[in-house]
Amino acid sequence: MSVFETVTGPNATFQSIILVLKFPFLYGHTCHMINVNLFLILQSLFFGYIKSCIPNLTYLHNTKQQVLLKLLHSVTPTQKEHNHFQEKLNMFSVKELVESNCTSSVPSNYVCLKTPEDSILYDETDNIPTIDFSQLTSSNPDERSNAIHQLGDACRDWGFFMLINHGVSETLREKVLREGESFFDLSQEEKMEYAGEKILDPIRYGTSFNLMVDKTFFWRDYLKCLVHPHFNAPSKPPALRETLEEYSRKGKGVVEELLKGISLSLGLEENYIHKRMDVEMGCQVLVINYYPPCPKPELVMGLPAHTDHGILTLLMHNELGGLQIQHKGNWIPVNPLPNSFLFNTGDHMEILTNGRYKSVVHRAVVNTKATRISVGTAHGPNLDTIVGPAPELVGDDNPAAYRAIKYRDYILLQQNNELDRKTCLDRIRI
Ligand SMILES: O=C(O)CCC(=O)C(=O)O
Repeated sequence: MSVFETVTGPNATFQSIILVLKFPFLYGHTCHMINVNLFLILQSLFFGYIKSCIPNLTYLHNTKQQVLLKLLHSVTPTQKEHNHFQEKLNMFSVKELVESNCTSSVPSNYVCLKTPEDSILYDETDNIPTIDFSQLTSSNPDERSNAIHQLGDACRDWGFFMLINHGVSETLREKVLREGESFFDLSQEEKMEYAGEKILDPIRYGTSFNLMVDKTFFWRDYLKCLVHPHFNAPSKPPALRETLEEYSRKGKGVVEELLKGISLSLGLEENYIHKRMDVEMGCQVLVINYYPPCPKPELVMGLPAHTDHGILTLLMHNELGGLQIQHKGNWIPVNPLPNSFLFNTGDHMEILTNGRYKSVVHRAVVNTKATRISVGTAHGPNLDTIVGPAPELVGDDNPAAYRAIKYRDYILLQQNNELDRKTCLDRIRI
């Protein structure tokens, strides 16, 4: 049966369920089919019974049937959409695409429209702030207070900084990158075991950003794992789980110290953000991005301009650059210091601080030479925490600029919509 063949009745419902099992990412569309079909069956039974009692209802029955059939037809895509979807199914991985395609071209559905401004880069890498973690955690009050001050400036002026002397060993960082990359070397069948459709699935392998909403595909495959409050990771390759668990735990420790410094830099009590966002049970999502080499990198995007939904994102990548951040309207390529971590403030930092610390727009570009791997860990509030601007940071001359929203709902809002260069914050701005 073709994916979009229009069938009705119990047979269609059964086939729809089979489809979901075969192609979990069709879930949304198929659920709709199942719902419509179940509804048709139920209403047929209902009207069948009533009709036998009151013959005059036949007309009403037929009319309703037509409307429902139209509804069903309205989810049947055009031929163009059908072809588009078939392509999605065939190209479920950009790694597979690169490895199976010996040509030097890029499929048209990966070509991103770029404005001239998109291509201009300003080399201000030297100015990206560097924070020394050993000073931030120093027992010397002057040293610590100086580092807190620098951290506050970095969050306010850049929303982005490099962290040195963080205490996470280079050996562990390299292991994460190496073993993370080896996940993508598993067979497509093994990886597809983790191809979840739902945004908050504990482990999710995929490609692009969100296949169900992307109009253009992005040149990346990814593996996302919810690593806190409950740790989840694939069981293959064998060493990956243990490595990611250690890395996530250490990363969380670093973030918790940074959040203390950030709270103090805002004039708040040291544990303010920790308590307010329930970081103890906070949602930590680790994403391994796999960007294979591309024959025409100027035509595609690894990840388009976006902001992160959490409070703070910790990022590192292999030896290949590709991260660019937006600063005062300019795109700046980032070349981190050796052994440093990159950090950026996310949307929930901007919401909580009522805009004092901005969530930074960034993107990832790809190259012709080799595969770029990056590992981002988003640290956010507890999924059920409702976050709005901190009352301490709101006043008559600085009214609340964002509506309070549950973190879970915010993630769904962001991830179920196309990354269209706008920050998701625009959706909750007052
Ligand atoms: O690959 C990178 O450097 C950036 C990744 C990123 O922005 C993300 O995972 O949200």
